[in-house]
Amino acid sequence: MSIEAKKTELLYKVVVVGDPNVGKTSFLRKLTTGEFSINEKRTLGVDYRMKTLVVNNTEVNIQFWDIAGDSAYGSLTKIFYRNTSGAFVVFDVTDQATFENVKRWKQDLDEKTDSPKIPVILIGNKSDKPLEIGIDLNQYAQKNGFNGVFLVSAKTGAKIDDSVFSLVQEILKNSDAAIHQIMINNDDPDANSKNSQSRKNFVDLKDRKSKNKRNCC
Ligand SMILES: Nc1nc2c(ncn2[C@@H]2O[C@H](COP(=O)(O)OP(=O)(O)O)[C@@H](O)[C@H]2O)c(=O)[nH]1
Ligand SMILES: [Mg+2]
Repeated sequence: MSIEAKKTELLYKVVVVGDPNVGKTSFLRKLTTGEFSINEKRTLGVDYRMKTLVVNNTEVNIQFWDIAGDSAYGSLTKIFYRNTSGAFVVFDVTDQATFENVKRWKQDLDEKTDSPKIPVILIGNKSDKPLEIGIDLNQYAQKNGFNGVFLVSAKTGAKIDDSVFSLVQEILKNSDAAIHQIMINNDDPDANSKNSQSRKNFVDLKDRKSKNKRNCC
């Protein structure tokens, strides 16, 4: 095994939650493919999407978990949230009811993630339409334990990259980050199992290219 063959990469699991139809799948589609569809198909089970970013000269792989179209807060199990390093809670800026539910989604995250202090960013999607939420969102986010708030549009792409960079920066700041760091050894398929602590929060990088679906937990 040569030194060159050994490469450190960071891999994090990020969950994207929020009420149905707020644009979670559209947000991730725009982020990962640059595309937008007005007829986005309803998400069945869990959908995974990978994105690689370079943050502070470090390559960071994010595996996004997009929940099923009909998932309501409280309906996801601890298994879904296991090993999550960060989260987006999404609402629709034109739909007050979806905003009212973000507190419950945040509560669900706080109760079910293994580490209670994971960074969570609030996302108001559909900002290409008029904003119907009449409160100071920055103040709201701060008061309710979010690490920030972004008004984005999956349609135009506005602020999507900014919101993701912000979440990744918060994840990297998190003191738990080290246990999510994994060694990838291209020569030795057994290498990952040699580091059991890293293995604990390991998500197989083979998932990076596949967009597997499986039934939600
Ligand atoms: N105008 C506008 N429509 C959007 C935006 N994002 C999503 N949509 C639409 O909202 C609907 C629901 O989107 P989808 O991504 O399936 O929501 P999900 O159920 O949260 O995954 C679809 O018809 C999308 O085309 C956006 O930023 N602007
Ligand atoms: Mg969806």
